[in-house]
Amino acid sequence: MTRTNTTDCNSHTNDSNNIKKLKRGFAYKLFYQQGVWPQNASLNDYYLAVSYTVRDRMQKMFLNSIRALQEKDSKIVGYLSAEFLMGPHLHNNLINLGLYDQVSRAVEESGLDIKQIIDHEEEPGLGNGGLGRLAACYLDSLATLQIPAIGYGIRYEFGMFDQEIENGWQKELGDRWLHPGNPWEFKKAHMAVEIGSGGYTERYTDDHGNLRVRWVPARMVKGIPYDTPVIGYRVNNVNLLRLWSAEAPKSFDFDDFNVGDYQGAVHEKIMAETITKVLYPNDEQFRGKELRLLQQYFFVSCSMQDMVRIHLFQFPNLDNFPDKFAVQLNDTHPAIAVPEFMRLLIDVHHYSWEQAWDIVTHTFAYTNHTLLPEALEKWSVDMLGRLLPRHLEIIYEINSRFLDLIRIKYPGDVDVVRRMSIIDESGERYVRMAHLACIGSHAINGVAELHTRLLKNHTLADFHRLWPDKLTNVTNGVTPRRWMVLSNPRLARLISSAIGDGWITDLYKLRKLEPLVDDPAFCEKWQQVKFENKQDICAMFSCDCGPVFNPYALFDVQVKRIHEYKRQHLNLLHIVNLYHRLKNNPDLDVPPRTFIFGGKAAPGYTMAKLIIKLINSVADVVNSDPDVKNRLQILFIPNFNVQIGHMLYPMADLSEQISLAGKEASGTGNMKFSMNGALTIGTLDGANVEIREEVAPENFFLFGMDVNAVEDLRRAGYNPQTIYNQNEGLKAAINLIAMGHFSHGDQELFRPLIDSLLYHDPYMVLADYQSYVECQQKVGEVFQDPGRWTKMAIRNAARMGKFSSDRSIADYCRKVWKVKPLPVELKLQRLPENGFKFP
Ligand code: Z16
Repeated sequence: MTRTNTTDCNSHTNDSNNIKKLKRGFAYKLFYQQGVWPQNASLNDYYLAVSYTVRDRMQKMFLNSIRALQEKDSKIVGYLSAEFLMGPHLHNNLINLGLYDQVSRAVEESGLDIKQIIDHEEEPGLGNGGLGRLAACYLDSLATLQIPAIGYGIRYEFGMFDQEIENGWQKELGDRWLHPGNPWEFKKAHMAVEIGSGGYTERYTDDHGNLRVRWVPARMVKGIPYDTPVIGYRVNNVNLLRLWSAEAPKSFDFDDFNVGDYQGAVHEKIMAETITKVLYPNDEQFRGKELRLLQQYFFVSCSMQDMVRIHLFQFPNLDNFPDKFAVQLNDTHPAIAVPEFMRLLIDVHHYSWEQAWDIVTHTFAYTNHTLLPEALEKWSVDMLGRLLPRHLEIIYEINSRFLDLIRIKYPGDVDVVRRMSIIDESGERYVRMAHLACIGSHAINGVAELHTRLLKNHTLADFHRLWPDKLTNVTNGVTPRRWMVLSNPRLARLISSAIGDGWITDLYKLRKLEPLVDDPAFCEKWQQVKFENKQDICAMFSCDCGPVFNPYALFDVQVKRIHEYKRQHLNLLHIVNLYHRLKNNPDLDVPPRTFIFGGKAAPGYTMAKLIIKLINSVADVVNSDPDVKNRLQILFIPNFNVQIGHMLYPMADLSEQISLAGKEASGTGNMKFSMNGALTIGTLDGANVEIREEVAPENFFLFGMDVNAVEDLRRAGYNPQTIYNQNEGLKAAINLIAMGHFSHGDQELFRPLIDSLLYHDPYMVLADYQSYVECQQKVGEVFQDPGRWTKMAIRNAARMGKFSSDRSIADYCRKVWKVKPLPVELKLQRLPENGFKFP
């Protein structure tokens, strides 16, 4: 289905007519919306004027899509996620609408630069990393595949912090993304819902003599939805991102004011609004903060009440709710939805336990995103009971019934009961949210083949044995609209000129590029694209003081959250080793390299912050050393986010995916790099395994232990010191750091990191070191043969079909949600010429 309105029409007269209209639109918005004359307008005014003009072009599709949901008997996906890392909207909307060229011309003819306008947008960074960005890619694919969907989440006033580097250290600054004004959201004050917390439960008999339970919360807040339209690529379907913001139920009010407790009233308002104030910036580390649990409950309760209301708008009761909604739990962050929906069904809508449980378990499905034990959510029973007393009762009842089943299934096995219980009773008592999510869902999935296998064999082995059909794999994917068309226009143009533009919505079509590896003209153009992308970034970072980056160098990039399991320090040890070798032997035959790092550390994660400091310290020394000038350069790009990703994935030659095998659930940056023609140096971890399978082993730089080797080594007893003592190169690199070569002689600064490597090395950096260095040597050799490198790069991109989020979403639709596309037609509804009358 393609859209048939005027924006798709390419005739010249229509084009210039549209451009005229767009220009008029800008001027109109500037005057009436922003209230300024063009000569007084700020860049922000222009950005908003352009965005509002573009937004107007989406409204007809938006309203038609919403009506389609209400009219037809269509199943809707409710994607519950505490994070949506959307990235800038304007550019993406222009591309998906097919309006980029026209708007760009109109902006230009207005005397402005579209790039400047686009770059002005403060991106909504409402996520930590992979998980939040995955949710955003999935919304793009859902809309493009014409699947009705609502993304439900939290409208954090402050998203992911802005990172600055000060004296080599990470500094966090509050992200004020809403400050300049957000033109993409619609506040829906009339659709507010009420959310309770605290208090107690009581039993009572209703008018018909039924025994019921009532939760009497101590506090109430209001949840206000803000809707952002999510448009598909060249289709009429527009989906919804509905983010909830917390407000006090009544503004600090007259009652309190009259009795004089003005402070108290204001305090209550502030407490209410605190709930959606800020995103917790921890990616793979669970911290049992009460406010975080409240955030989770808040957005989940808002969302479930919203879906119930939508359902009851069409149907007399909730019996068929699972036919109308498929609700996905993006990790356990929204898992409190299970007892919340039970509460709504039983306490509010008066279903029996059995009926309610049937509805609940046919509604939910759960995606697991990690195997790291420290990342698994477990809330203290005390805290949960204080905040959500009714939910704790329901969790106990779910657990008691579940454990009865287990006892029947495995008579006499007390250990299995202990292991599978929702309540961890090994010390202080905790609610294991992953168990709650598994028990309350009809489907569970991992995010890459290897990850799912490990879930089946280890983390969720008991559940897999109990329900062998429940656990499935859905390998992650990323949207080629944002991660190729938007961010790498040069490559997109080259590919489309060679094979047409069908690949944009069917990424398997990239296969057609393969025969072109034997076309020297095409290969040359491919190299030229990469070179120009590299020149762009060199231009950005050249200044009279700092290093000027050499675009002929091998661009070796590792961008992702800073975490020990991702092993940025393994990368660093190789760099220090290379530096050392170059110093000792200026004739060393290696290509010039530019190492690029980017990523944020959780503010409380000391070791990750020390790794950032070390990267910057090594960079300082290496970049100012004339002995390695133009041969070795290191750049830490501050504040890695979606916007910076747009620049970095397209210019990379080499993608670093070097986590310890078994630790990275999937990874998604690995896919973005490959699509843009970078080669991967990587371990057999997460989706790397499948990437290597697709591109063929000879087009992938593999190193390191696989999961079995890791397990064997751990069992045999791992001693990093032996490796240190036996490997001269490694010893030299570690000693340089330890002796203070990168810290002005300070031998204490990096000691925690060095000690951790030498005495614990939990992620086996030293064990994989030699294999990594040798593999890097091979990378350098291949890079010195540009013809060979280019063929490998083209083959990588050509075989990325599997890693489109369109494929992932198609898998979810078929295996988990059982939903079908609902193409939206534009029933042209004209605005009344002579105004309107209220009915
Ligand atoms: C996150 O981004 C991920 C896992 C997790 O438990 C929490 C957060 Cl915030 C990541 C995984 O680390 C990554 O491997 C995976 O690709 C991504 O989630 C999406 O599935």
